[in-house]
Parts: sequence; C-alpha cells; structure tokens
Amino acid sequence: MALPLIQRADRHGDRLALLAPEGTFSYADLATASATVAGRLLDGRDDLRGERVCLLTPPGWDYVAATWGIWRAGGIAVPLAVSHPPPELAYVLDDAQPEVVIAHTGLADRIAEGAAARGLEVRTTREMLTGFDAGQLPDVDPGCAAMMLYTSGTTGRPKGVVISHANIQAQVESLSEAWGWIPDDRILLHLPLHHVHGIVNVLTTALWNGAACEIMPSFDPVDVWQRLATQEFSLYMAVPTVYRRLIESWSGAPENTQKEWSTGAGACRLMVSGSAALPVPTLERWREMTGHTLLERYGMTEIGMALSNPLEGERRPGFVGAPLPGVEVRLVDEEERPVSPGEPGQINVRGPTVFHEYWRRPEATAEAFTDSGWFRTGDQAVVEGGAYRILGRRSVDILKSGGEKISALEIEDVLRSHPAVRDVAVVGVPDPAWGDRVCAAIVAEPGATTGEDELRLFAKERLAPYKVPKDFLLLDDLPRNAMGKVTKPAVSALFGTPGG
Ligand code: MLC
Ligand code: AMP
Repeated sequence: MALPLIQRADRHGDRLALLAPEGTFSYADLATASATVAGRLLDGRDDLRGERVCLLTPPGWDYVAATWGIWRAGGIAVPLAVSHPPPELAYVLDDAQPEVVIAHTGLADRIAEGAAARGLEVRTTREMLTGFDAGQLPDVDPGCAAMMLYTSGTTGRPKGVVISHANIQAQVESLSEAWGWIPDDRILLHLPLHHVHGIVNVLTTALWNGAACEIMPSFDPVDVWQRLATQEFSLYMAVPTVYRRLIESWSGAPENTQKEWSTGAGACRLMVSGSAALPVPTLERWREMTGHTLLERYGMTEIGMALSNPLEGERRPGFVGAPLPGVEVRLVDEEERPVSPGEPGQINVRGPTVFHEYWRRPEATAEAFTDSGWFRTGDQAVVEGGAYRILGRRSVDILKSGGEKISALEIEDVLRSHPAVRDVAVVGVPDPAWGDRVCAAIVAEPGATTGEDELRLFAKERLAPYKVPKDFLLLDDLPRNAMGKVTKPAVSALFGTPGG
C-alpha cells in the first residue's frame, strides 16, 4: 500500500496543490511526477531500502516532486540548504553517505566538485522529472525513515535528525487538529525547505489536507505583502525576524498601501509565529496593523511542534500555550524529577511525533533520551496559569538567529583554523532583529595581522551565511574566570546591546 500521504493525494486528484515558480500543479500532477522520480531512482530495483538521496533545489515544484519521489521509492530525503557554501554541503555528503545527489540545473555546479570527489553522481531535477514508466513502486512502511534534517548541537558538527513517515504523519495530524486545517485553506510559503518549520508545518500539512500551498523561492517583504494583499490566503506562518521585517516594510509604505496590506493580512484566518521567541512588542505591533494576534508555538527539529497557543481562546503574549494533541510534555529539574507547579524546569517531550535517532550517532541519541523515553530538549520553561513560558536554553553555545539554530563552538572551530587566530569566543548578543546576533571576539597570534574583512570572508567561504559573525572584536585576551575558563556573558557584554 502507498504511504497515507500519497493515498490522500490520489483522493485529492484535480485539486490545486502547488503554486510554484515553475507553474501551478494539481495533486494528480504531483502523484504522476513523484512516481516518475521514484521510477528513475529505483531504475529496476524494487526498493531503495533507506538509501539517502541528497536534494539541492530551490523551494518550488521540483523540490516537492523530488521529495515525494524519494519517499515513494523507499529512500531517505536529505534536503540540502540552497544558501550553503560547498564545504557545508560536502560535510552533509560525507555524513549522510547518499547514493546519489539530485540537483536543480541552476545549482548543480555548487555541488558538482564535492560530489565527484566522493564518486557520487549528480542527477538534475529536469532529468528526474522527465516522462518515464515508473513501474511497480514499493510498499513503504510508515515506520521507515523519510528524511534527515541537519541540526546544530552543543558538541561537534551538525547531526542528522532521522524522521520517519510515521513521525511526519503524527506531526501533521496534530497540527491539522490544533489549527483547524481544511481543504479550502491556502498558505504562502517562503521559509527554507531544509527545516521542519517549512517542510512539515507549512508544506506537508497543506498537502496532507488537500489545501493549496503557494511557494515563493525566497523572502522579500514587499512581495509577501503584495501576495497577502490579494486576500487569497487563509494561513501564514513565519519566524519572528520575518514579522519584524514585514512591520518595517509596512511602516515605510504609503498610507493607502498600508491599508491594502493590512486588509489582505486581515483576510487570513490564522497567522503563526515560531522557531524563536516572539518579542511582545512585535506581537502587539502586528495586532495593531492587521488585527491578528499571532499564534505563537514552540517546536524543535527532533520533535516537531510541542506547545501551541490555542486556535480559539486567549493567546497570551510571551507564552507558547499548552501541549499539542498527541504530544506529552513535562518540566524536570536537574535530577530529572518533574518540578512542582510554577517551578521552572527543562522541557522533556515524548510521543509519536518525536524522532528516533541521530544518524549514525548512537551515543548522542542515547544521551538525548531518558530511560523512560523522554527527549531532553535543553530548553527551560515554566508553566504559569496553565500556559508554558520559554525561559531560554541551558547552553550558552546554542544560538538562534532569524530562526536558524547555530552552534557557537562550530564557528569557533572554523575561525580557530585561520592561521592568524590564536583564540576565539563566539557569542549570541541579544538583538531585536535577529534574536541572537552572532558575534566573534578574536585574539590574534602574536605579530599576525588580520582584520574583520579577512576573517568574515574566511568564515563565509566555509560556513552557512547565517553562521558568519555579524561583528568581530579584536582583543588582547578573552575574559576568563578564576579557573581560566572563558566567561561568555562577559564576552557578550563587550559587544554592547544593539538598539531597537
Ligand atoms: C540570512 N542571513 C542571516 C540569516 N539569514 N544572518 C543571520 N541569521 C539569519 N537567519 C544573512 C544573509 O546571508 C546576509 O548576509 C545577511 O544576513 C542579510 O540577509 P538578508 O537578505 O537580509 O536575509 P534573508 O535572506 O532575507 O533571510 C532572513 C530570513 C531567513 C529571516 C528570511 O533567515 C529565514 O528564512 N529564516 C527562517 C529559518 C527557519 O525556517 N527556521 C526554522 C528552523 S526549524 P550577507 O553577508 O550576504 O549580507 C525550528 C523548529 C521550529 O526552528 O520550532 O520551527
Ligand atoms: P531547531 O533546532 O532549529 O529546530 O530549533 C529549535 C529551538 O528553537 C528550540 O529548542 C527552541 O530553543 C527554539 N524555539 C522554537 N520555537 C520557539 C518559541 N516559540 N520561543 C522560544 N524558542 C523557540
């Protein structure tokens, strides 16, 4: 039997599924195209049996058809970030060990060298989507792994979070129920498609429900406002940095344009914020502009969404609501005992939405779960008046900038490999636009000359753009405590707090 997502698509038939840069497509189109991709990947084999297929393609029709094709062939889709430079892409190729890479024609160059060095074939989406008799496709067990999303941690390089078809289904069903998805919904999507927010909350939940998803290849505030102004959309979801950008762009527009834009946003039935803390002033400004109280929810790559403000009823500013359907949440103290009501504790999550393993990292997986199967999120929260309030992360080395999770240690390792750098400390400085602003304090080797521009370029060639420090500070030494350990709060203070 086909996967439930595919069975449902067959039932949605001629309904509009996707509006993409490449055109508009129905569910039947998606079923046909994904079968073609699956047939080409299988090439006579009966099942990919969990082989990884890396996918480098901008958000759009090719992306969705290829992902569904990988799933239908029994493979694990590993979406690569289109903004990443070759060394970051090469890291994923080495870690995921795919059997093949599928790349959009316009991006194939970016990965060609890295793939060739590893003996990997790069097949273009154009070839994969070209008519082909798919033949018999395998019965893919919902318990099988569907995708791997890379996420930063406190130790080492990013880890592959392995998510099964059953995990995706549980996440999608939970959100469908909580947020009242219906087939007549239409959602605008510009979030990157290598994260759970864009892939599951927006794209897959829309397609599960027979709704329509309009994909913009990248975020531009004026484009978003113009699309919302058409009043064609019932849903919108984004990260706090995006809402702030939309507010700035609205504030700079002429009055009649502001009115049109506000009316357009007002036509949505629901607007959601997540992936980072939503500043209360952003929520309030958005409400004044559009009449919408943003629904803030909390999630994580490893668990999907866990906590959400209600669709109906009071959405409390600064709170992330209560556990979503089917998700168990608890708060625990340092000894992992549930805290007393009103006490802060670490968020633990359990249930069918939760992932099973970090790819080929049994130790990291074992450390992430308690004996009774609770996933340790590393986030602190408190329950007040029945709603959860996020207090921050336990580790100072995990940053969130514009909704992207970033490991300070990973950036430090890269900067330390520069010959002129003797020592480095990377910190997240609180910033109204980015959440955490990535900043680097550098101690140069004696006699070495280096400057901000050179270090920025060095980082840019090796790291995802959002990991490249926004500010550098050259110091004689890093602030340390009596034990000689670098004190990150003191480093952060050296950068000051950028104004609102
Ligand atoms: C881009 N830049 C960033 C950045 N994104 N810097 C810091 N943090 C970020 N997140 C860099 C650019 O490369 C550029 O560098 C400079 O900042 C200005 O770029 P821009 O054009 O203004 O940025 P833009 O491309 O518009 O991107 C901003 C953004 C994007 C906010 C739209 O980052 C975004 O879509 N974020 C969402 C990420 C997301 O989906 N997270 C969900 C994770 S899942 P230069 O050097 O070129 O000037 C998760 C679970 C859950 O968290 O709960 O959902
Ligand atoms: P990621 O690992 O990229 O999936 O990011 C997950 C992390 O984002 C969580 O562990 C939280 O730290 C953070 N996060 C997600 N949603 C929220 C929210 N609404 N408020 C505060 N932090 C959030």
